[in-house]
Amino acid sequence: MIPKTNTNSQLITIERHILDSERKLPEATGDLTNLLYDIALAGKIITNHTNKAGLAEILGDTGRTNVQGEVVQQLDEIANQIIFRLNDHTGRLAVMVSEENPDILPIPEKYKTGRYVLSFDPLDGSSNIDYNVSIGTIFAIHKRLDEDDTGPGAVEDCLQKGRDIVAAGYILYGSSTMMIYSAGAGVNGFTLDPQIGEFLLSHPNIQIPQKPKYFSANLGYKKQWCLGAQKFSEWLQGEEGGPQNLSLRYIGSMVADFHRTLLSGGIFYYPVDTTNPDKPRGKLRLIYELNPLAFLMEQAGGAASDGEQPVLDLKPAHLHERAPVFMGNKELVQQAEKYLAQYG
Ligand code: P6P
Repeated sequence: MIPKTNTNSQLITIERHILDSERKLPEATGDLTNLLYDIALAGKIITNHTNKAGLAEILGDTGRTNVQGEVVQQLDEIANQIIFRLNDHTGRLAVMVSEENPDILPIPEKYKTGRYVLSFDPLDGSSNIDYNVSIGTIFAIHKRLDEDDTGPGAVEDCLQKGRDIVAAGYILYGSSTMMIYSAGAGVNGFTLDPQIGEFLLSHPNIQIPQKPKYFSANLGYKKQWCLGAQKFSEWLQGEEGGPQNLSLRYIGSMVADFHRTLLSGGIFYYPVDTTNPDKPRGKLRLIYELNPLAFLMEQAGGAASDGEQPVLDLKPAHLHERAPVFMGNKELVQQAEKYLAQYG
């Protein structure tokens, strides 16, 4: 007996959805489809680990720090290894770049290289692991610069603009595990059914709601922001003709804050801390955090800016480049740009 929960919704697995959408891409060879399968599989495996994170042997950090100078949580390393090992031998990738590794991750010589480049943050928000707060995997896929090149990929392949992303998404490890992705034809969300180990289509064709509901930023740092960002934050709270009914929600785990913004409407922003000379372009990383989310936000009818221009138009100069970000409803992002242009 099929449960009469929602007889209108078809049961579509992410594999079926990817396959169907690949059929609409004339030049698709199946590699992108299989690459997205592999990422979904990584999400299922990582889910298992995050569900057990509370156990003593995983909890806590490794005592090592990564290229960002951040303490590496054991789950970071586990997730990093899972994604790399699922993708290093498939012949679909020319090269990878991860938040956890200072340099590019070449495909081992014993394996064939492929046409795609995978950039990923294996477990963003990991500082929240010990507090059982939702965390996430973020990924972006580009084609390598010279598709006829069968040699190893190079750092230039990893320094492409977000505007040239072929597909991107995130996996959110929260009260349920969700995978949200786009291959350039809209944004779709899938929820993992742990009983059957399948991601099922739960949020078809996501569009950011026209009416914003929340704004999301760490107002604890407001005094360190540029005047424009401070004025924008006051506008969001109703000053100078700003909206009167926005609530503040800030989790401190970007995938969770982004996901709520995408589904509820509003804006997530992380301006530069002007008092921190080590991070003149803010905290969040461009290639494997902001570009994938900016790609999704634009696909969902929103906008993503560094305060002056679209994030997707920024040309990365190095792998772990950072950028300030304002992403959400177009009108709110435009207002942020106006305040930054007017007040700096
Ligand atoms: P803050 C998590 O460490 C992270 O990289 C993002 O997931 C999150 O949005 C941000 O940092 C939170 O930073 O300075 O507000 O704690």
